[in-house]
Amino acid sequence: MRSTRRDFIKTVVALGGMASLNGLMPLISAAAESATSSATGMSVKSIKTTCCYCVNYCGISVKTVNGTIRGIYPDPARAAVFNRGICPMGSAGAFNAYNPYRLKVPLKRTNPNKGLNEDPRWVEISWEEAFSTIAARMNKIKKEDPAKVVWQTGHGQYLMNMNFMEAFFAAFGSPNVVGRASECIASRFVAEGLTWGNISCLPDLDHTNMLLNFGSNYFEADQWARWLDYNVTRARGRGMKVVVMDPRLSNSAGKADEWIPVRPGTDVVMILAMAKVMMDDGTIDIPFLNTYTNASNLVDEDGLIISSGEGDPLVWDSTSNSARPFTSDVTPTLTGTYTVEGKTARTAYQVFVDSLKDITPEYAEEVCDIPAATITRLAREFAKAARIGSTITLNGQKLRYRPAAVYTFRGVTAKEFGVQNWRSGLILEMLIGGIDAVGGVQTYKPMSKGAFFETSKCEYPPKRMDLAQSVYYPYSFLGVAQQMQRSMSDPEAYGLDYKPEMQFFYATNRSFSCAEPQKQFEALSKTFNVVIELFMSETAWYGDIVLPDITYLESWHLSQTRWTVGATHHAIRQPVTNAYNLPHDGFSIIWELAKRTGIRDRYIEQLNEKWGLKENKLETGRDYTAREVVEILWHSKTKKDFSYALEHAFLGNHKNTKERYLSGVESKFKGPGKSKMKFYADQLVTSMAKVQETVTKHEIKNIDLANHKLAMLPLPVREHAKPRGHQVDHMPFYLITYKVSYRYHSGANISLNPVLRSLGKDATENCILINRDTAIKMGIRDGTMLVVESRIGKVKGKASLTEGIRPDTVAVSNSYGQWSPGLPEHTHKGMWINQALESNSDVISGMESYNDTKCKVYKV
Ligand SMILES: Nc1nc2c(c(=O)[nH]1)N[C@H]1C(S)=C(S)[C@@H](COP(=O)(O)OP(=O)(O)OC[C@H]3O[C@@H](n4cnc5c(=O)[nH]c(N)nc54)[C@H](O)[C@@H]3O)O[C@H]1N2
Ligand SMILES: Nc1nc2c(c(=O)[nH]1)N[C@H]1C(S)=C(S)[C@@H](COP(=O)(O)OP(=O)(O)OC[C@H]3O[C@@H](n4cnc5c(=O)[nH]c(N)nc54)[C@H](O)[C@@H]3O)O[C@H]1N2
Ligand code: SF4
Ligand SMILES: [Mo]
Repeated sequence: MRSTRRDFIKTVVALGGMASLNGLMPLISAAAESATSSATGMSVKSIKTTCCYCVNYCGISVKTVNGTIRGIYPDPARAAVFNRGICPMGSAGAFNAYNPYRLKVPLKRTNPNKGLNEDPRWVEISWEEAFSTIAARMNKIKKEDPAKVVWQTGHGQYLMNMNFMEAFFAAFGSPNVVGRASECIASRFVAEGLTWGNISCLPDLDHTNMLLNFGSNYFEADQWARWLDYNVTRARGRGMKVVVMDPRLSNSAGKADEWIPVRPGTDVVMILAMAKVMMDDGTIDIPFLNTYTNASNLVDEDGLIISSGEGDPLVWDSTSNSARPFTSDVTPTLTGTYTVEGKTARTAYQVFVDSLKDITPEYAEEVCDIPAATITRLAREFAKAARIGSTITLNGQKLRYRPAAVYTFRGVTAKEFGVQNWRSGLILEMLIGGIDAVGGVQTYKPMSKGAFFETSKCEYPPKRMDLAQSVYYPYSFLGVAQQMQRSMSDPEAYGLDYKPEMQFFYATNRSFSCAEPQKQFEALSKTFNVVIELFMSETAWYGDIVLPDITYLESWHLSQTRWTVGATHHAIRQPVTNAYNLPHDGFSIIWELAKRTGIRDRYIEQLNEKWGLKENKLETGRDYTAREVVEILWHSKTKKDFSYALEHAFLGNHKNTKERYLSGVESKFKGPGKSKMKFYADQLVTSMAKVQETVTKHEIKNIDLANHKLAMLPLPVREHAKPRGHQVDHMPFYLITYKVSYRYHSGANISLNPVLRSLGKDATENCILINRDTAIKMGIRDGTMLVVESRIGKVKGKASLTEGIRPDTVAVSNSYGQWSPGLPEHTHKGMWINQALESNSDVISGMESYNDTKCKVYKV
């Protein structure tokens, strides 16, 4: 393995014209110098663009001297509506662009065997040979069944909008384009989708007075970090209280008013107990629940919402004392058990109340290891902070005022019952009437994705390799990344009637980053793999052809921005350098393949459709560069001249009060005759019935119906705090993972890391965070070599003792311990903790369960 690595490096070094590997800094400047040598004269520029090192899309201003990057700074113009400041990774972006380890020419594998210990025996090939080889294969497969070509992306979906990849494959005829959401955030977004018909929400931090954060780590990670960190800090400055639930003292918990070290996986019980306290106290927003949500809908004994003959849900009308659809003359009742057409019916709210009979704060104390008195106090503080029933007048508009918000990112969602966990948080917010209220939780365009409210398609046989929206993962609208390799290993077992032959990986090192990665790598040997990468990642190591990409500092794109509360914006990314004068990026690779597979014009039509381009659209019969497409997209989104984009790279507008507070749930759900926000997720009940029917009809053996049923309940229950990964008695520790502020996912850390040596432990290598008292009892000191052993794997690493973690939990940050022989030695440091993580995906959303494993810990 070692000699393989050296040989490989020799190749890379020769390709890049690099001579020495002694220390990184001189090399980087050497690369930078060579990039400037062709330039003429001294030219200092500041170019505005958008960072895409991680997923936050911060505005940056890049200083170049003679075309070489000398500094990356935050773009002050975006501060008012987007990011204020940038993070260490963003400011060090040039380290990756000029990195000598970058791939520089297409490589072809000449060893047909793939494996960890197999030398791929790379040979350099021309771009022409690379494209013609790939296209020949695609053309052959296209004649048989285009679905056999699979495109996987991770960070690529942020570098280049999914629309491009989906349009290309729609034109080609394969449904298999898979992003990374189920490795990332699928269950949070699906919980939101099931509740108000579209993904995403944020706290309304200009007005929030109390924030309950269930493990969003915005001072180190999160996808809205540079918006949240500033706005949380600012709100705290005016007195907002922040309470962070996290088994580990994250930086976000460290900067909060209170840290609640909840037992991993049990937040749902804590939230249910808080809900019970609030309901018992009567501190809930009854008018909100009745007029915006389906809490007052009548539910029959099978858990189905009872409807009128016309299909309108029935409520109990307190005026006529009868079950009626919610029309203007009807006053819905929130609680109670009634008889409807001879059968017993309860309101959805009553079903919830009854289900919480025993979920007292004392019970929650046992489960979550948080004192009952704390849970009660937090529930009361939250209800008090919410000022239920109050209004506020902003710019002449009288608005609901509920300055108390819940939030999470992966803390409760990277879990087997991630959807249910976060649904419990959303229910807590509904109880105070805080959704879209001033200071509460702001939704993003509710009801834009109606399919979330419908019974799932529950496809069988599945159409897609990742089984998305099939009977296996009924609401996995965002794809099931980690499922790909498993179903690839045995497509028949899942009813798939085709076997994929070719996989593209564009900016993802998924096999390395998933839980139970062993399974991922096994299947990679079965297909012809084209990997589009910056570096020789582990996935690239399994490639048949590896194509070098350019970085976000070198390419064009109509950048996505993250929606933020109170503003709308558009941004572009523009190249500031091309360190190695490389010719292609994801965009041009797809374009070339579209031409060579004869689908270019169909691709163009699909692009017009996906981007909703009407007047100023792409014309068929010609080629486009990325820049030309960005210009067209910019026009269609902003109606502003492209010169504005080139100068500012960003256009942001504050929303007026009406747009901000009255266009969301207020217009979609309020009052009689409208759809209702789903306090009670009845679509899960009807979908479960369909699952059951499909399983019986097709005699599907690999679905555990009891587990499906538990996952797909219409309301969260205490059993959702007992994931399969925790049902192991002989493993005393919970194992959780987390991100650190100076590292992005695997592969992407290869330059920044050695520079960070001064940060000490956990910068160049990760450690096993263990509670100091626990460690001392076990004879463990700082630096003691330990083994973390779970049901699926063992990993060795150094102990790091801290008071900032629960006594029964160990935490290890991810994206360390890379083993690709094509990556520099320093990336091999630390632990590849994923090897020990169990993968028990969330049934509803397909989300991977990263933080639900139990383990033992012992000295080497
Ligand atoms: N234990 C544990 N595991 C986790 C997590 C966790 O918290 N704990 N987090 C999970 C999460 S949230 C996610 S999103 C996944 C991410 O998992 P990954 O799929 O590994 O991450 P990506 O960022 O999608 O892809 C990383 C690859 O993209 C390459 N890359 C970066 N920039 C470019 C570019 O410009 N062009 C090209 N072609 N390639 C590029 C990098 O070199 C790297 O090899 O990991 C998950 N894994
Ligand atoms: N620096 C940096 N920033 C990033 C990324 C990165 O890799 N590096 N990745 C980006 C991406 S793709 C994503 S998805 C986001 C993720 O952003 P976040 O979700 O904010 O970050 P994570 O570190 O994945 O995990 C969240 C927290 O959950 C805690 N946790 C674990 N188990 C539990 C539990 O049972 N209950 C509770 N309450 N908390 C728990 C962990 O200790 C951790 O602090 O970050 C984005 N930003
Ligand atoms: S938070 Fe992400 S997008 Fe923002 S500067 Fe850091 S790496 Fe770049
Ligand atoms: Mo993620």
